[in-house]
Amino acid sequence: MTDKNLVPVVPREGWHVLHLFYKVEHGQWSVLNPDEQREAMTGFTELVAEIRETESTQLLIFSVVTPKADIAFMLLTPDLHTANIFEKRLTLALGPDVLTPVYTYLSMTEESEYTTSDAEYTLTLEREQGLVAGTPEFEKALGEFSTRMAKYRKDKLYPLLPLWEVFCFYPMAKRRIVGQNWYALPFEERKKLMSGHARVGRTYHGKILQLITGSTGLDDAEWGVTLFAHDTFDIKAIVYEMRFDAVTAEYGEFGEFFIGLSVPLDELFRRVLP
Ligand code: 76R
Repeated sequence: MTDKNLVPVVPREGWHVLHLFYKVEHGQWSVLNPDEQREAMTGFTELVAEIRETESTQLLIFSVVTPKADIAFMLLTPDLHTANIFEKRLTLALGPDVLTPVYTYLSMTEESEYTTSDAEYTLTLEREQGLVAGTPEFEKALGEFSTRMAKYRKDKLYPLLPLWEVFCFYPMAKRRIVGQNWYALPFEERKKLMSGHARVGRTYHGKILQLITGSTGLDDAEWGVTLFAHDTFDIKAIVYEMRFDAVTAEYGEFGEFFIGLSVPLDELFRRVLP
């Protein structure tokens, strides 16, 4: 095991990501008269539009299921100052003390440490497909691989999030106890274990869209896990199935889970500000 195995280089790229969960203070909201309530909802709607018009910025809004929270925001933006300004404004957008933060999470988009490099893929082409470096077949296969990886990398660092119906968020970390310490494993072993994880994940293609954002040094856990689905059954199924995969079974630590539904703003207001 060399130092290189233990200390990866962390690329300085990506966007900041805020997951913000609020409760509506119904007592405070009911003190506002109908005109003030309308004004608050208009101001909120305008702020949402302003954020969504900001360059390279995405704001997703969910109605949270269960009284753990009422409204969830997921904000992605390159600059932390922009994130900070919008986050303060969102908190106050429906009037002072109407929204109380109940859970928040700061992370950043990141690409995986375990992706296949061109050099590794070259070996696969040579050994498993019998292609010879320098031949047109080889160059074509390697070129296709590089294009695919460039897109994959872009999707991880600069994701364009979909408007799927179900949203699930929870923080995660990898276990670090004596005899079971993820970070003490050699890189090759971690990579092998992660490929099993990804294999399970890929069977949910089209049903689950996962965004893993890194939060070491930024928040309590090591990653924020955001899952989008069309159906809660798929969320339940993938999280359960992964419990049996070696990485999760031996090294997965989970934080609190939140489930939200993607609804238009007028429907959100009807649901959470009755
Ligand atoms: O990034 C990729 O899409 C390819 C490989 C991959 C990585 C590196 C991958 C694939 N994941 C990766 C990293 Mn994942 N993932 C989770 C959960 O862990 C649990 O038991 C539950 C939480 C789910 C449901 C899930 C789904 N993944 C990670 C990491 C960071 C680990 C690290 O860097 O050490 C965590 C914490 C994590 C957790 N994973 C996939 C999925 C799915 C659906 C895929 C396939 C994506 C695809 O190929 O379309």
